[in-house]
Amino acid sequence: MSKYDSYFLMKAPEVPDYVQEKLSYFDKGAELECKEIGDGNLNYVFRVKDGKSGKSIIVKQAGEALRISADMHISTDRGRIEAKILGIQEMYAPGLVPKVYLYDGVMCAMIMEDMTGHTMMRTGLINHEIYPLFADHVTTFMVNSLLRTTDVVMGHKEKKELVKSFINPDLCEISEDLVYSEPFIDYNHRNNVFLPNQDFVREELYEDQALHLEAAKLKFEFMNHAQSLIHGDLHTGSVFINKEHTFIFDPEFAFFGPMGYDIGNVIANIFFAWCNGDAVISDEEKKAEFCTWCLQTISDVVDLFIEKYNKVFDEYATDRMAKVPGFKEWYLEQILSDTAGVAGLESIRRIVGMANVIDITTIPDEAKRTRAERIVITLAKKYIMNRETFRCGADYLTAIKEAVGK
Ligand code: SR1
Ligand code: MG
Repeated sequence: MSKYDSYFLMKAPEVPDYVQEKLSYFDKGAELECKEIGDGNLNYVFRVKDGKSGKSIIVKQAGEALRISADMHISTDRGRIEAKILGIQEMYAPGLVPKVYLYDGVMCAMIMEDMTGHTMMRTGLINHEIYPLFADHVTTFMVNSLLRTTDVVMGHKEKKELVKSFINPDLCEISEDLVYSEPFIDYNHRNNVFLPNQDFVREELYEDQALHLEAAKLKFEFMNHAQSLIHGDLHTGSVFINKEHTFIFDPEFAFFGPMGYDIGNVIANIFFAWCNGDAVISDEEKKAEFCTWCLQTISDVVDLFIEKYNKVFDEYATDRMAKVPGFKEWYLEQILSDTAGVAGLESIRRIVGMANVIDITTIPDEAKRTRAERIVITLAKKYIMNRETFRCGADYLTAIKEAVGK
């Protein structure tokens, strides 16, 4: 009998004993300390460190109620999904995800590699750090983990088995509501609209029927297009990074969905960093350097994705009909349209929805924040309404320039 034979939510002082019971990672005489370090919306994240050897490990436990809202309850099965997908992603994109040492289905806890020497990317970006290799790393991660889990590459029966084991209804429902529905509904109690933008949001989002129709089409694409095993929440809070290396983690929203969902999330979230830099950095040279890097990164993410997509497709495609001339290009076009559509939806929901981002909410000057939000919404609408025209990095840069108006 063990204390851990039935589920309970751990407190930091209990976690070292849990780790010692579950795993031979630390020495018997280790002097373990533990801190809760999570700042996400859903789970509890503990760092356990041995004061003697300096070794450390992460324990992530799923609670039954969400941290962001005590009345939202979702299945703790998300931990199983996360542990399983990290193993698959490690196979296709080695070195770009943290190692999982153990998943405990009873305690709904995962023990994993501590990404020491890395910073959460959103935190780094708020401090206006530049990460020159990010676009290269994230596109390697996306192309390999996404394209290689499609029917183009993977055996169809193997893929269907995986589709089954990644059915993730509770977390998909969060995205269906928070990303694809609520930002367009006036008087939705969970929306967070910045007061000076109330009228702008009503006119531009709540009253725009043509926009609602496109959002509805994209919603049904998200729910019904089991294209590939997507991360499902690839914003800059799901990245730990330094100048040389990138870890992508926190894939608990994973399921088989349209791969443009991940790419669009990356693009939208890098633009939030641009908005913060544009509004907050006072030194003009530093501002130009940071903002130029953000724009270059958005453009590179699209162009490197396309370049690597073509290579991985040529090397790994197995389906006979996928090799028919013209199919590769046709398949890519749909991915790129989805990417632009999702970049727009993620942009909008982080401005007006339940889960805002600190890149925007910490802009202290009211007029600058108001302007930043309007730029994001204007740009997002272009992405959604004209998504078939976003075909390369330069298309994004043109649209951004228009939305910024300079
Ligand atoms: C209720 S959870 C809010 C958001 O946090 C997660 O990271 C996802 O982005 C989700 O939409
Ligand atoms: Mg998360």
